Amino acid sequence: AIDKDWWRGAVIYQIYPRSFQDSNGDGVGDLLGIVSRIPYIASLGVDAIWISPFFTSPMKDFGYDVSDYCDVDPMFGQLSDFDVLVNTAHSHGLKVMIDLVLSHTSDQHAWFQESRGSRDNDKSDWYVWADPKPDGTPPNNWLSIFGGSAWQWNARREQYYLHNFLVSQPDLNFHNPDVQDALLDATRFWLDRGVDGFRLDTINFYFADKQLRDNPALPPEKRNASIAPSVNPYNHQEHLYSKNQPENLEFLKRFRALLDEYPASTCVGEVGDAQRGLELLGEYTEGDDLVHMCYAFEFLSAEPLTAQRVMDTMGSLDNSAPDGWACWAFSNHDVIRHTTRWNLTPAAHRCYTTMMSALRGSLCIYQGEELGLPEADVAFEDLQDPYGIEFWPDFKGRDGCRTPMVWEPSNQNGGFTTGAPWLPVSHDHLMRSAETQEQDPAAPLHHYRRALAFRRTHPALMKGAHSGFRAEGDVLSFKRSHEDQTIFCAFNLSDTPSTVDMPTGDWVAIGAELGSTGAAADGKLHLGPWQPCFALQR
Ligand code: TEU
Repeated sequence: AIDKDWWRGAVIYQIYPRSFQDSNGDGVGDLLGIVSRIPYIASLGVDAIWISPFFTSPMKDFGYDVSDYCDVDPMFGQLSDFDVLVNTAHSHGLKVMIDLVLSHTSDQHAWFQESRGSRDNDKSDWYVWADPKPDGTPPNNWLSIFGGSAWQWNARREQYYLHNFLVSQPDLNFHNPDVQDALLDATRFWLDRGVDGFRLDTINFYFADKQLRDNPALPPEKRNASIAPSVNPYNHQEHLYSKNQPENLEFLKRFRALLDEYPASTCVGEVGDAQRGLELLGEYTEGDDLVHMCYAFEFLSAEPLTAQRVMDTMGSLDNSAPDGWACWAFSNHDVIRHTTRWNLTPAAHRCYTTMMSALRGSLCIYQGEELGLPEADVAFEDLQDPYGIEFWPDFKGRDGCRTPMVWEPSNQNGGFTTGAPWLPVSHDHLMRSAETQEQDPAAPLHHYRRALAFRRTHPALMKGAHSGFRAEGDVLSFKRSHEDQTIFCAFNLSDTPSTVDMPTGDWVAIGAELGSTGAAADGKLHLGPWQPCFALQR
């Protein structure tokens, strides 16, 4: 029988293909490189892989600027390599998810090339075009995430086009049903090639307000004080009209109807919104006619992940999306690696991994996270990310989390490439290579394997309900239960020992392989620094 619900509680391994494994010595990772590392990925005990974009692209945003949705960029290989990848992954029990960037294309996409040519061609309204104000300035005050106005002048049409991201990433006009149809066709192309699901880029940016109304300034009480407007004024505007439009849901319903023709397929939508993240997660995942899961940004911020914060996050999620489904991540290709972001010692890193494996929701882990890699230091001269180049040095961009994977310690490029890598391999990473860690039972790699195996073998942790959250000092605790299995989970998220009460009931300690301890004879739970407790109700 087909398991339609495999994604509930699944662990998804995110691959950034440029930096995973190069197979042809050009210094850039590729699909056949991924194929050669499938056994390694399977050995982690994950359920699926999510591959960041590998489609034809001028690579201005490293693949998040697509110029052909239905082909592989020559840098990454060809369609037949993708078929090999899907078959190899499937034969190792891994599902394959790909990254669809539907909100915008590259300015090199044939659709945009045609659209920009005149005001009356077949694709003239496939993008968001608008006349200038009488004084020649852009139609409204919308800002681009990557800096400056969200509008770019086109001399031929004497109009502006909208780009929420780079100037070379024009936004598609979703108000036009032909645009939606073309994107659904591209989606079907990959479903027919055997993919099991999608990570959907920026699903809350699909539609822009038809009247193109100005966005208001963000009221001071909603501002994140740590972001000065000089760093990126985008953060001080409230994006009422340029994103989160109600019509997004209408397109997602069409998308979901297509997925439902392929019964075991799934999708995780990326909804980036600093103020309303969890509320939107509810909007986009409640019911079974929208996205299956939303990617949550809550644990990707710099704020330390305290017991209180985890408890509050789960509480707000239960309020805003009681039937929704989140996908949690600590790291990805857009943020500082969490080892560095939260300044974690090895023991703390281990405990967060253990805690993550006990969370209700699905999980995304980002390549290299299982090795505990810190953020790489990338010098200004080596920067590749246009976002980092724009805002340096206030914001150093995303290259520090995108440097190549380290497979072996001996070779200067860590076994990633025989050529010159597109971003330097971090020297600090070499001693943490996958091969080095295989030999060391105390290494993060083995801890990830143990934590994920523990999750996988306990249905309550995979898909159970959660309840009874407590944050006592630095100790976070909660229960997970599924059918007749109930597990009490506690984590001491600090360097100092702590004692809390066990909940009433008859509990048997489990999870010794994760350093878990049980209750003492006095019914108290004594937790050492960064120590977890898992206990099964008898
Ligand atoms: O990111 C969307 C998004 O919200 C980012 O702008 C994020 O806020 C920023 O990268 C934080 O540092 C997605 C992709 O993950 C990103 O790599 C792309 O650049 C972006 O969409 C545009 O496609």
